[in-house]
Amino acid sequence: MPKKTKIMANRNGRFAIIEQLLADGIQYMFGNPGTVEQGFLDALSHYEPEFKYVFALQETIAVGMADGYARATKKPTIVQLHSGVGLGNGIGMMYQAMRGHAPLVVLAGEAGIMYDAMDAQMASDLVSIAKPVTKWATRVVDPASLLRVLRRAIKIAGTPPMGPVFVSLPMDILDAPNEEEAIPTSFPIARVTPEPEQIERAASILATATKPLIVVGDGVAFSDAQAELIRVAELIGAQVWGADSSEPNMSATHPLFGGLLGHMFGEVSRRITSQADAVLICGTYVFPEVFPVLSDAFAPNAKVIHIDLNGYEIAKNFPVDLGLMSDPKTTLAALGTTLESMMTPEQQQEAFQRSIRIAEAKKQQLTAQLEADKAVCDSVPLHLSRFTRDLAQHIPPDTVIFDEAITNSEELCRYIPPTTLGYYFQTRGGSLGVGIPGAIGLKLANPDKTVIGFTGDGGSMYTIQALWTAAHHNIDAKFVICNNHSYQILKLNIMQYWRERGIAEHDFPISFTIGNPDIRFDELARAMGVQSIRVEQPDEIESAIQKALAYNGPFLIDLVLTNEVAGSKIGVKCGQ
Ligand SMILES: Cc1ncc(C[n+]2csc(CCOP(=O)(O)OP(=O)(O)O)c2C)c(N)n1
Ligand SMILES: [Mg+2]
Repeated sequence: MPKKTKIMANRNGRFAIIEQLLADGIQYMFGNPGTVEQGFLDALSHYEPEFKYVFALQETIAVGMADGYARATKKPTIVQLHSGVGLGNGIGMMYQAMRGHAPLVVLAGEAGIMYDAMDAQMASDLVSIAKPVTKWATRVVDPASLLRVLRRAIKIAGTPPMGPVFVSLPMDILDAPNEEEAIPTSFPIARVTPEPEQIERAASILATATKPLIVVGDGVAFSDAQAELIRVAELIGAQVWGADSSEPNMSATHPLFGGLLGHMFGEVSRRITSQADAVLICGTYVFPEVFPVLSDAFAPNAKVIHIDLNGYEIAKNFPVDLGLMSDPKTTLAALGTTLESMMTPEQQQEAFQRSIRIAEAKKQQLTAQLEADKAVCDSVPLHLSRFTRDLAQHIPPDTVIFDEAITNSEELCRYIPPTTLGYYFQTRGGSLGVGIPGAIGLKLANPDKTVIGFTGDGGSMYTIQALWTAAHHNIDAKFVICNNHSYQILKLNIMQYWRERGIAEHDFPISFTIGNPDIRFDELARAMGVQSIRVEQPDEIESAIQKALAYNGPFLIDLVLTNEVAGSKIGVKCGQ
């Protein structure tokens, strides 16, 4: 039984909700205010500094910061939005939180149930607006169940598969006396392991495969199953690919890690997935691309196993031979042990030889990429590879990275490879603008670590006011704008579109270039109280990096990069 901590009796609901959050160990509320939330925002001052309000100037930013914080802590995180208009602004970012399974508890105020019949200014059906982008959306309608409903929301958000929830809080409910005790929310334990016979079925499929493949996503990170995954991959000699994988589910430097399948073209993924005679999918869904293949994702006789706590995703689009609704960590651990005892010496030897071949091919590919980077090392406009090569020399080993570098993501990860859970987070869910807010959220969750957020000139402009929040609360994150004066990925994608339809290359749509006028991110940052520098030449890089890292407070580097469209980058793996 959780410990009961009654903090204050005979208080109104607006105080009770904050006591509930404190009882759950929640420290932050990310939000943007309005009149109908004034009561509980007024109550917040009674609980400072134990409970802090992180102030955003636009709702997308509040959700984005909370998303970053929730990703780093894996804990239910509170967002406060203002009625229907604020919720509306937050929806795009809530969509990406839902896709990414971030446990957000989004609260929005309303004038009051007593005004329901009036259909007055700003009245709207908040629950219906929130429903498509949440696991659960509700409205508190009785003062006696305010905390009961809030706890249920927190529990649902934090129970795998995690995801955002929404609670509408009418003002008259918050102003009414509340007698409920603030007691910690109960969460079910989800460390579920299949029966031994099912593990044996999975093991025998994988042990006898001659071309096994593993596809993983963030369910592995959530379950902290990186070590167990590596053990299984090494035992069966399978290459591991990420699908909807935005965290280091497997270390990028592991010889068996193949990379990301990508979020754009199913045909690109099929080239990999159709090669296997056995596919183990773990903690993800197939397939996350915008344009997925509708059939033949796997070879005709391939056996498919799917391990996931998210039953909805198992066999969602393609049938599986064995679906295990269970926890990746405990299931992979049991699978590893069974494989160890089941595999014959010949099978072990074959798996070992496969691993050597996969590792060798990976090594050659990396060598070729590093050579190509060398050729453009001193080019102007700069390539990100030059910057990240230099940055890697200066940052502490426990630096936390937020990657919304989009077409520059691969050049970031080549020099600062995502290896360890909790130190690398890529954008996910397709909603641009999460880079700066996400890094702010990560920094609040990792106050003692260096945090660097990479974003594009395009992505950053959706949420640029987040810099003000960083300055306002002195949140010491560093930001790098990959400023290529373009929506570069849209140019790459339309080239693929032209190729597929036999359309000759021609000028890109004018809406894909954002260089006129040139956006001065360094000046924008300073206008919002964030120190900054623009970098255009190779010899300016090192001192800019030193300045940013030494500065005690948020700092932005406006990094002017090439906008040369390299057809070889089509299908770049970047979380978008
Ligand atoms: C909220 C939102 N609006 C529009 C898009 C469509 N979109 C996807 S990528 C992209 C351009 C990204 O540009 P930038 O951040 O500069 O990265 P680059 O492609 O130049 O590397 C756009 C507009 C989106 N994903 N999300
Ligand atoms: Mg750009």
